[in-house]
Amino acid sequence: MQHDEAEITFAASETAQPAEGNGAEVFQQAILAKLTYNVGTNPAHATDHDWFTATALAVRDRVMDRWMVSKGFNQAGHKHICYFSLEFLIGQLLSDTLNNLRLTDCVREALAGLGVDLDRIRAIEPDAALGNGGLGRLAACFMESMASLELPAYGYGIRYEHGLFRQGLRDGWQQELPEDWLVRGNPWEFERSDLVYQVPFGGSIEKMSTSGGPTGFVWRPAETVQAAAFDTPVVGWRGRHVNTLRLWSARAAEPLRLDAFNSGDHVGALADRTKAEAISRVLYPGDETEAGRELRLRQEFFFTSASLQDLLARHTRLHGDLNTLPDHAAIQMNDTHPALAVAELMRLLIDEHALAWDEAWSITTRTLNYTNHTLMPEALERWPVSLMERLLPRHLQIIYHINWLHLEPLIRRSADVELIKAVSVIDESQGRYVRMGHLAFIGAHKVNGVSALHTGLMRQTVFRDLNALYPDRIVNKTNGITFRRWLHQANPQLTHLLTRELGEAVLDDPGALIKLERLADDSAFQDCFRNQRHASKVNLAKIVAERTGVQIDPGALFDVHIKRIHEYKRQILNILEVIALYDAIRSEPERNWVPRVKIFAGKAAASYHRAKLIIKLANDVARIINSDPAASGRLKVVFLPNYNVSLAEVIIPAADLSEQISTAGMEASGTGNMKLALNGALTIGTLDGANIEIRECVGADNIFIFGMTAEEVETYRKAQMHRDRSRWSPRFERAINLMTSGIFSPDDPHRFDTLAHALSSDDAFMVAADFDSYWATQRRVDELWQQPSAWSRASVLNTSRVGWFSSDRTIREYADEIWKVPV
Ligand code: TH1
Repeated sequence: MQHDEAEITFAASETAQPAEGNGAEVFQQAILAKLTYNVGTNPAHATDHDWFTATALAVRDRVMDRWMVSKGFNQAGHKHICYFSLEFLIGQLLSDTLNNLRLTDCVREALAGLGVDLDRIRAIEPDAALGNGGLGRLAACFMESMASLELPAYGYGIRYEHGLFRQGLRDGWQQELPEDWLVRGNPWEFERSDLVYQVPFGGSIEKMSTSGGPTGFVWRPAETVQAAAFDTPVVGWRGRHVNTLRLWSARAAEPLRLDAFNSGDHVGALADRTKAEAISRVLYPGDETEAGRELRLRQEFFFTSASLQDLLARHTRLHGDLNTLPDHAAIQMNDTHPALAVAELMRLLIDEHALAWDEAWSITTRTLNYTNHTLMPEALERWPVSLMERLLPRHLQIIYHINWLHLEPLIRRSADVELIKAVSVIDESQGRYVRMGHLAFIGAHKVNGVSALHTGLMRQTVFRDLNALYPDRIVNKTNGITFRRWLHQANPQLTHLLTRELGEAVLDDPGALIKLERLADDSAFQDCFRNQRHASKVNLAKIVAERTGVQIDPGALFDVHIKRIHEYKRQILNILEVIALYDAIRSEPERNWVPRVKIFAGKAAASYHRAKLIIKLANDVARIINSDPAASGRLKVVFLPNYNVSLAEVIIPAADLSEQISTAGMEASGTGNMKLALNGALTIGTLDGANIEIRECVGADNIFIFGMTAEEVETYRKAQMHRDRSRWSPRFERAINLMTSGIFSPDDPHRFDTLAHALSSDDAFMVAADFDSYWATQRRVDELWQQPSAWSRASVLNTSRVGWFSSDRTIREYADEIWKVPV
């Protein structure tokens, strides 16, 4: 949405301006002023961290006027988006902000004049790791795209004091270390001390009026927690628009019990505060399976309630009538974590704002939308009715009524009991649970999946019956990534080459990448392309050496598997192929093997023992192979610890091969696959998630597809073939035997028996079934690598043909079809 200055109510000129101009000298003065007056030091004593803070503050000043203007615009009656997400995996902000403001060179020069290196100080910034993986990173990409498209938007989430744990490796085992990104202060955020909401919990409900129905009750909560707002500006491309990410921090509502404190009960006086504040203490390190229990539910309600209260307060202030809410706001629920919004918005409208049920339901269902990110049964959120009753009694009552109104027409027409059970919000098959996916579905205007395959599977499986009742509700919105971070900023070498060949316009329009196609066969261009990639590989090799002590050759094929460690993502398939390859190299040392470096990175949920054992396996295999002269110059294996956004930014530009090898039907979309293809890596992958759409874009000749399709996986499973060991190929059998032989774990030969046992008794992720096809496809990769020009051609075509995966495209689709806002 383009907006001109004239319609802006809060004009920039009314606000204080920072020093005029953006020249390096002006910046130098600004940074020095911040160093003195905000950080409280001087150049002679400043540490790198002091310089980082001073620079960030000086850069932040350049955002403020635009932020104020954008806020005025956002509140001038335009419909705005509220993106509700328990996770925002942001990473560092300095480079992003500088890049979007086009100030990188200017600030580099300013700092150089002060004897400070920009690259050194930007490395100091801690990652804002307020997310586990793809879901949280998607939220961060969407925030950036919405700002870049000048779409009025707020992100709402939790200001965790501790983000995702830092991963250490001790003797190859994952260690979870606390993460404390806030200890040295956060220069980007603003605490809004006047913006505090009360979030109630527990207690009981009382009937107030004699009229029947769900209204006329009051909730008498036992406890209240305060939600305090912290705002971070989200700067769009070229700084044209700045949105707000509003994160809530939990505080005790009760004042400190001074009487108890003074009478010596120091711990007791603080106990309630500690409990309340625990809500925003840590991010749950649960990627899909590992949900915490009561605290997790408290987190979900806490941020959902505070965000809705904030939204209603804003709407009431600006527009008065709550019936017009859907005309001015669209809420996107990122997975079911904010699904309590369905019940909480109803509660606020009927209990606090005295609306009638039907009126409130119409507002609710026209405002809310829901994105589903997984169909894995263990990841579908359900809360025990008993817990909900204790923590949120009024919400449970509202949910029951929603469910009644939803089921009643079916009961009236004597629908099949099985159908009623299947679509009920309450799951009564074993104990009683609230199905959050069902609640979100029923309360939403639109429900979307995140890739074509995933959306199709939503319609056929988990939401089949709900889809039949509400046939137009499910839509597809294939994920995307922001090119500003994942190309321009992470890969300046490639970006430089692209702007040289295609002009600056390619920075504004990802569609312009397609013009690169004509250079795919141009050998001079291929040389430039390879040189640029080589520089990124040298850079990664240096980091690998620093962090793992392993020397890798930048001339080798860099084969990269980076993502959360999970059985369905099948890191073990890759490791078993490594073992088989090592075995083959040892038996035929004289063969002309393609030199490869296998690079793994990723975290396992702390309580996911099998995933942690897979990390240990990768490290054990790496240790043996890397020290074997027979493998030298042919095969190296590295596990880079503490995978995060910043590390991804270094690995991705250096990757030749992108491993996207999940069991078909299990990875809803993937987004790392897009980042790697954009940066010129070829994909080896299954027909899963967005891999399918990547193949459509890059062409089947420029991607390595292997393995069973989602449909074949289903058939295979139904026939129980995944339990049949006699189907194992000799090569697979041999790899398993080597894994359990103790050659990789001489200190504990049986260490990996449980992994082998799992694969032989119930190979739920179809590792054995896909192994041979994977092996054969890896050998096709070897062949192509031996033809450098053909490889480079495919690589260039990948970069040029994946413009469609820009999150700008995804956001335009949401705006068009779900939010109904102009872009
Ligand atoms: C991921 C999906 O696994 C991935 O395929 C997808 O690209 C990404 O979301 C973005 O759409 C998910 N992450 C989580 C995290 C939690 C629960 C469910 C999912 S699905 C905590």
